[in-house]
Amino acid sequence: MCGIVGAVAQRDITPILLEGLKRLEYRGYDSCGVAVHADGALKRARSTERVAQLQEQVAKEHIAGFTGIAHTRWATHGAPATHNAHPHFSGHGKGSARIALVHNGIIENHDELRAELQAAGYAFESQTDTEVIAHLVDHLYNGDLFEAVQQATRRLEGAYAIAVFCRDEPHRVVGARQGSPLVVGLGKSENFLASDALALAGTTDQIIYLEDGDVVDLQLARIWVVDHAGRPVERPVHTVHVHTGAAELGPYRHYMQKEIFEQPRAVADTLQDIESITPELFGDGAYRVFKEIDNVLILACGTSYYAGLTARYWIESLAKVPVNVEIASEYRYRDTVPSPTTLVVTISQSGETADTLAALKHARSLGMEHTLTICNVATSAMVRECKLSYITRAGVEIGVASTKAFTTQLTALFLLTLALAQTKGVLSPAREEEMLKSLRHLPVAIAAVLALEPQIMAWADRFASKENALFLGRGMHYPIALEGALKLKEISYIHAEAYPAGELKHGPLALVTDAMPVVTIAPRDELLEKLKSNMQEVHARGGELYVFADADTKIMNSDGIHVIRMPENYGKLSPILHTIPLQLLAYHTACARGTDVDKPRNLAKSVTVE
Ligand code: HGA
Repeated sequence: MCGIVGAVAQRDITPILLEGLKRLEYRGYDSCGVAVHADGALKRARSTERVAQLQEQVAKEHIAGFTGIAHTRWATHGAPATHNAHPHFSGHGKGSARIALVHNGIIENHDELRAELQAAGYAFESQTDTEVIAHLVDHLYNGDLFEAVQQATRRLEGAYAIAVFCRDEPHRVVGARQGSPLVVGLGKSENFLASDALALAGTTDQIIYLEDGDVVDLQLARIWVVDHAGRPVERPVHTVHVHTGAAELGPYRHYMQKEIFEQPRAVADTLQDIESITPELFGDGAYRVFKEIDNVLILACGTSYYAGLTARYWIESLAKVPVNVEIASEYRYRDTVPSPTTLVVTISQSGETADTLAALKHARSLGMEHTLTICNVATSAMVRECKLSYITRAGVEIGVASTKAFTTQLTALFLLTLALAQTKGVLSPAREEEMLKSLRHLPVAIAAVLALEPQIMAWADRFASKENALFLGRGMHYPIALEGALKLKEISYIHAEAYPAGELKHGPLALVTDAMPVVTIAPRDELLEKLKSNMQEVHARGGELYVFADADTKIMNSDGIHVIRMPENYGKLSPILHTIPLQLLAYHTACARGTDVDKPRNLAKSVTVE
């Protein structure tokens, strides 16, 4: 999603700004831009193409300067067009631009502010909510940018991270955040701002995480932070080592394919040679928290939400603790009945998902203080906001459609299930050992499923010409059906829906014709015979069944029933194994349709706006 980089230095900072944007590129964006202070004026370049094209433009137009800001935009207000790309300028009545500003987030009272600023004589060049902030800062500017930004932010409603500089104060960049991440990078007689420390990797590893309400004044030799009330505050400096090794594609065609094939390694790394289950895997004090809680509330969005739905089956069945799973963007606005004995679990790949962060804060505001996150980024806001955490070790995920992040989340959630079951005294040592053994074997089991790729490619060729698909699963495989349908939608743009198979006859069966592929997850479990009956209901109506069946299910290939056999039955961990073929099916179908697999249209990687 949107990315911000800013710098104040005594050298040309355009290479640092552009390199920072490149590091954030994988998150998805639709336009980008950079502005610098040069020869007493503001200069900018903006593009609706990639950062590489912006870089060419910058070189061609000789844009260089010691102070500047840059941005990748994922449009929320106003089309993805050059005139809406950031940085936005303002300079009412002065003949030339005075203020340059970039913004991540959404300003909810932008209409009201726009009307006010138009009345004050400002002409708007874009449809963005961001431009109102630029004009507002200019309007309030009285020779001190830091002061003007503090005043301006008091008028803003919604979420923002901003970086601003001013023509009249050449060695100063001011930043502010509320609800969207922003960090300061400290250098020697130079300082930086970014929406993520990753953008500054290679430039500085000395990072300050700003807090909501903070406004920061960046100058060459000092930084100064005030909180929402304007009080000076000290924020701790962290040494952050971000892995910057360029992700090589190797023999793969896309990052998504590479990431699917990395899953044995990602799951093994996430398991970290764990020798025994202990609550402390989730942080100090976890035992006391797990002892105290009597229910679990899981908050997440998208794929992470489906990981949460799967965990509900595990936790209720193995740990005997009741679980609610809520879509974060719904939970935060819903009247709920809070309980102080709830364990609030958030799941997010990036740890910066705006809706999940807001839902977490909402839960805490209701008095729920037992918080735990499953997250792939140790330095993220989510990890900092939660008391307990488990860091998945998927590594950087570049494909927008999540794959290895999902299976590592499931791995971590299974560990959580076992730790809860142990604390609650419902996990015998023998059962614990058996489960641990299965977990340790998981990377090998995933590798065996990956070997099914050629068979799945043959199916994908048939799927490529379809416009609709149904996915069926039962029990703990129903969330996996949801995830399979989501993957297919996201990257192939085929309309796909998932249903618990028993629900088919209550409506969706009306959609079934011979043009409708019905993907079915058929593990050998206690629901298998019921599932077979549901499959017959589809078959009887001419639907084409594509079944991923465990070896001993006795589901055979026949007219209208296509079967790919899974290498082994995997008991409680079966949802993880059954995820893999669905990822491959979505991936190869998208390839056959020629879509932009790693950067599907309209989507972004870490969703940092509401
Ligand atoms: N609302 C602004 C910024 C959007 C954003 O933060 N996207 O991730 C705009 O539409 O330009």
